[in-house]
Amino acid sequence: MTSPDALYMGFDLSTQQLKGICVDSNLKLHYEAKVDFDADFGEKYGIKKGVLTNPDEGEVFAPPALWLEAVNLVLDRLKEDGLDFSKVRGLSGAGMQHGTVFWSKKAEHLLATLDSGKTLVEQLAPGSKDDIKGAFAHPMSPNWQDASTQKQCDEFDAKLGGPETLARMTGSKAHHRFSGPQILRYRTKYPDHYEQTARISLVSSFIASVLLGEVAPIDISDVTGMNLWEIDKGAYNDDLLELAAGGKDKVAELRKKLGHTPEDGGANLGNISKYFQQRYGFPSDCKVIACTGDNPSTILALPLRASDAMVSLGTSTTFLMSTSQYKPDPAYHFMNHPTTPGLYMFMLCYKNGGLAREQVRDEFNQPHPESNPDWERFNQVALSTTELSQNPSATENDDMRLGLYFPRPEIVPNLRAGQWRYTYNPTTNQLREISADFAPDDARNIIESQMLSLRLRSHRLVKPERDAHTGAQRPSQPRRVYLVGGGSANPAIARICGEVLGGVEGVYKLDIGGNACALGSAYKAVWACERKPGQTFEDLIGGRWDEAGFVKRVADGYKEGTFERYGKAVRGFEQMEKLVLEREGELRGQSTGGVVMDDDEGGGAVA
Ligand code: XUL
Repeated sequence: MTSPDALYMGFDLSTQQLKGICVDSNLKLHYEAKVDFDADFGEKYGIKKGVLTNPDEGEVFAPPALWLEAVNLVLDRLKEDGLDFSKVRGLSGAGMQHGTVFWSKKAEHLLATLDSGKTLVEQLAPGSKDDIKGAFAHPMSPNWQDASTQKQCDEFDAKLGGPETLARMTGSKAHHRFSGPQILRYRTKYPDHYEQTARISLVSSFIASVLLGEVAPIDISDVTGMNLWEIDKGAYNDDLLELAAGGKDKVAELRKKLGHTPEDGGANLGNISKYFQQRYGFPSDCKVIACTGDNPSTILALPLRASDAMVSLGTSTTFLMSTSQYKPDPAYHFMNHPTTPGLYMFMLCYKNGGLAREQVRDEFNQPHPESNPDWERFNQVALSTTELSQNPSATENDDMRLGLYFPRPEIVPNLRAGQWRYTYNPTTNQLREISADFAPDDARNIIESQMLSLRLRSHRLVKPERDAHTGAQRPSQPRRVYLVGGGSANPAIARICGEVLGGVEGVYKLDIGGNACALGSAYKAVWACERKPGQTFEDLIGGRWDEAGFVKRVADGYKEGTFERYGKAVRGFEQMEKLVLEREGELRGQSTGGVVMDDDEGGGAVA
């Protein structure tokens, strides 16, 4: 049963923005507002693209004080837009994954006794940015773009016998940005601050804590982005805790800092704190629902079915699926599903996405790309170039043009920044390196390259699909591909995405406004507050989902012949990656950090 007057809020605390949105019981969007960190607070905090960097050590971090300012400001903006907070029955939020926040011993007291006449920042983070007397034991939170922890990652990978075992147990091999390696580095680099740290939050549980007025538990899905949580057991792994904490006798202390994680992703953490009731007029029984990571939250923006895939095309690219099959591998991530026990979230996360495409686009707009940042020429060339740049008059076994486009160091695979181009002959299996200088074919080839990488790494998750119209059995591929993020507005990307990845039902785009991640959080609040006992998220949201109003089909998916041709290209792509990795062997895994993402193309940044 829907509640006619009730409103639900969702927040998305990402690298560059805090968004707040409001939906009703029927999932319709009513209000949205955002705070842009650089535009609103750039000068005060000295940040660029939401973060500060220390390139010498590969560090990327941000001050939580800035996020506190943003919480006040986004609520002020929603109020100005006319949102009546007294109608908000529940809220949830999402935070960029993996970032850690270190609370001081005074945090609980400060959070619980906030004066609604003052701002959050003046009470929780008074003084200069180096002041650690407030609610924070450390003034900065390491960001997911941080690359300072190669040494710690090597220790994490080795701890259980190798990256395969770590991936099997925790869902991922060691990654620079994951909280386990980050906590290990923090403890050794700032022993005093570690000692003064009473609790550790992720960015998601940080936002929940602020709203709740006490340090909130880490969420069941986001906890799997730490390299510390054993997925099978549903508990922290003692050996990994021991490594992060610095000895067996320190494990209990770290456990205390991390706190308990409830199994229910829809857990009601309690009512919103008095501070928000008094300052903004939230009702005293407005529920704070567990907040999760931005990627898990994004898959909640629609009732994603088992064979559907989501591609988030922002600054970075993420590929997300909801699946009941747990098939971990060091090449990708498995995480607990944010709402539904027995399901997992499969994720690929690339640092190079929108920025790499923009670089190619700019080549078409020389000599003044900055004054002409439009996609017209890029799209036109991408759509008129033959698939894989094969010679149209030759057979499908003609050479294919493949490339790796990494203006930034990449995670998938772990490779330095660089450009590589090869031709691949699908008959002879031969690869030949060619010049990596710009060629107009790059417009098509870069999209193909990004999609081939997704297809290569997700093929174990998809199965043969039947075409609902013709009844024909189709090769393994997603049922639908949903595009979200800035790049989803680009028709050339949508079309080539469908050609490479397939999708028996086609390629779709969310057409509901707002932003997928914040919507997912708001929907989680709707589900958590209105579910019947045992009712799943998929069931409740699926029942209220307005297919015609909320999504739009933007491109065909599976095309016979084309899909199979790209199947051959996947083999060449895999070999090309291996070859490049072998050649770059000695550079592999080195910290090339200090990496900061650029603006998202056309809004809707994922992070
Ligand atoms: C995922 C990841 C990023 C951040 C920010 O592993 O690091 O996608 O969640 O979006």
